[in-house]
Amino acid sequence: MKRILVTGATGQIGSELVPALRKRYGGDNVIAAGHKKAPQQSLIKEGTYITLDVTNPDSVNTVAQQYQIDTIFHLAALLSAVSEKNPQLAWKVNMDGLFNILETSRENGCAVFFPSSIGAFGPNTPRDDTPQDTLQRPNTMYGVCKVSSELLCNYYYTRFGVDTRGVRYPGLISYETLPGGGTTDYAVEIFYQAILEKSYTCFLKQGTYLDMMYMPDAIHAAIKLMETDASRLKHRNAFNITAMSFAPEELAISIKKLIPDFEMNYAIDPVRQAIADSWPRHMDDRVAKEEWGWEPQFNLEKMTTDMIERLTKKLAS
Ligand code: AKB
Repeated sequence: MKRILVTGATGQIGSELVPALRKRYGGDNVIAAGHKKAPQQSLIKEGTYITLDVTNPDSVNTVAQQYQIDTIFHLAALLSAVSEKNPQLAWKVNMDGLFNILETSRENGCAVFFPSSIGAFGPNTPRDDTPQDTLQRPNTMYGVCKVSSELLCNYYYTRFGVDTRGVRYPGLISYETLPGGGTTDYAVEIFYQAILEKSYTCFLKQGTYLDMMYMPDAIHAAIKLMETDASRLKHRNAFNITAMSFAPEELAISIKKLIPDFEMNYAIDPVRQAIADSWPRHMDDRVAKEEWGWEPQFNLEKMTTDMIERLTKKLAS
């Protein structure tokens, strides 16, 4: 990786991946591309920031050639709950966007990182210790896009030799940028509300176990996978990775240890509950560990402590 393009740079993952890549490869070598959302100051100050509509094939190709890009972290996508509200737009952004990135990569010799998700699984998939290779019949537009994207990325690798690699991210927890319209967003919102209001109304039921991960582990995974020697990889799109699995009430207990007067209530959102009920409770990520040394650093307790400390400082400044 020498010249990197990050699409969806203003989003939850991008706003932290761009600085990490710039630290490692130099500010001038990492182009951050956003679309509608105003960019964070750090994206503009510490390197090149551009506006890019990934659904426009000519724009994607022009940017890749203009900046001599050799690696693309393609993060621009709609999340699960938003995709269910507007499935047509989800297909356009998530699938047409990826197709344009893959075509540009084929023409210009770029490697591609693609973030798949626990959403690539469906209600018929084994929900506990979900295997790396298993049944994938998702029943949401987000899931249909994710599983199609995994297949498309693999196709571009086997058919055209494009170096495509990806992970199936669980719910991601971070303090820099809020996620925009996912099913696992409760696990981020809860921290803001716990610090500011001492109470949170959760939209998922008690007992809804889902895989989760703290953002530093998610960033580390993306960079480590793309830096792994290709000869080690038997799989490519996409690797199961997880760091913890918990239900909302367990996260509330963990927060209560540090904010004792915190209270949690429930008002279930049927759409997001149905999505969560179709996803794995806990994935088996041994293949990622074996093939490229995936190892998370943050468990529930360590993540909660770090989130509360850093978010408290952020909200006070
Ligand atoms: C979402 O909830 O949509 C995402 C995901 C798990 O893919 N966070």
